[in-house]
Amino acid sequence: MTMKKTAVVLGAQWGDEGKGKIVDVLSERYQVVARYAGGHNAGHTVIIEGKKFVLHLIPCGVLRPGCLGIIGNGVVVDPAALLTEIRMLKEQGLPVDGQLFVSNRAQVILPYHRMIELAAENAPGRTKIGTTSRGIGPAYEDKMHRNGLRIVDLLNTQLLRTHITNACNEKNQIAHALFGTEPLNPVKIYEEYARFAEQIAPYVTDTAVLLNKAIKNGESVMFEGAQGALLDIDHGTYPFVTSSSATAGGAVIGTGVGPTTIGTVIGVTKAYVTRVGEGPFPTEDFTAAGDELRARGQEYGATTGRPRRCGWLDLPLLRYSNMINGTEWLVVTKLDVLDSLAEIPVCTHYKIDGVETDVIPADIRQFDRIEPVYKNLPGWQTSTVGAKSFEDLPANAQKYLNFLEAESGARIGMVSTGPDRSETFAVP
Ligand code: 2SA
Ligand code: MG
Repeated sequence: MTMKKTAVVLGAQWGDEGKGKIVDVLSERYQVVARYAGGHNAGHTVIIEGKKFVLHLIPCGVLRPGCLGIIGNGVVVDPAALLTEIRMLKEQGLPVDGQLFVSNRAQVILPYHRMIELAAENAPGRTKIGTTSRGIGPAYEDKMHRNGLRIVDLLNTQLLRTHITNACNEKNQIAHALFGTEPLNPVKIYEEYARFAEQIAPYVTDTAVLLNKAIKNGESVMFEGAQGALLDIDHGTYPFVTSSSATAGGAVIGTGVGPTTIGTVIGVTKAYVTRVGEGPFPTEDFTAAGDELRARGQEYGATTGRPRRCGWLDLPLLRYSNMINGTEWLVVTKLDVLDSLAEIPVCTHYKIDGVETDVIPADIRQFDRIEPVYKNLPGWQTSTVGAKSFEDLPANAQKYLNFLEAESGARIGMVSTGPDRSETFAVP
């Protein structure tokens, strides 16, 4: 897999494709890793020599000594979550100070964001999204409404007090009127967040300047996506999406580099599909076979522990994802989860009202009318765990990957057959 000096690594499906592990593996070749979207709703799991790290907010690159981690302006930062993660890394002996930088333009998640989200998710007449309850949506709402608190404002005590007092009073009224929610105490929030501000201050900088300087100096930069392309606010299965730009384009907006800076786009896809939360999922398998995928793939949310919905590879969606991201390379993960199957269904196209189509409907209601058309590929029924090369794979596993590649519109550059760093191989 040839990679330029800058690369975006992102989820090609609905998240949980194994981006954490892949960013960790590829970060060996990069000096800087920057998160550009989402917040602590993400759950990026990395296993290094049997030791498991789950990162939510801090880019996985910091697990490599010397690799700079950047939390870009496109991220929404929960200060408590950030400090917990910093503490966890320090306890594990990882040097965070001087290696982690947070954008002064990133938005801050405040307690009333969580309050409003929890109330709205369960309110009658509202579409339940199945969010992670981290306050992500309401924080981005305030950003777009030009009413948000940015990290630079968090560090300004006077401004922080005024903002929290006004915003909290307003949100309390709204939440009470709409959802009957108990009010939050702005004084308590201010005191708590003023303390957080002091602890976060040493990490705060203009990360766009830092990144652009690094790129000018010839340093290599990886942009680490969160969630997945189909959860993108514009291009995903709206309204069942997250509230940020999870596609490759988000890397530009969410970090402050120009579009021509992006060298390589790498999409991470599972060998099957999962989704957590509500929303359409044409190839979802409700039978025992779906349960078996969940059990073998340990498909439970890394942030919330929710069981993930499981189903089969959906090529129309993968082609769409590769199109909107301009994906050059695919990394296929969790191939080993399919090891025991005699036959593997793959959705090659859709039928809507009996008519064959490859179009991904913008109208969410049309998803109900989708009839996935499957091709059954022969399984390999041998273990692929820890395979060291493409040639090492059983013939039918090779055929499965060749079919995926031929139909997806991108090349497979790497395959993962287990959770550890070492259980990955490049495809020539
Ligand atoms: P939110 O909380 O506003 O971003 O939720 C909106 C939708 O986005 C989905 N979403 C996710 N999907 C997969 N993985 C995510 N991260 C965690 C993980 C999730 C977890 O890695 O497992 O632990 O449950 C993630 N974050 C957001 C969410 O399910 C909604 O459909
Ligand atoms: Mg995840």
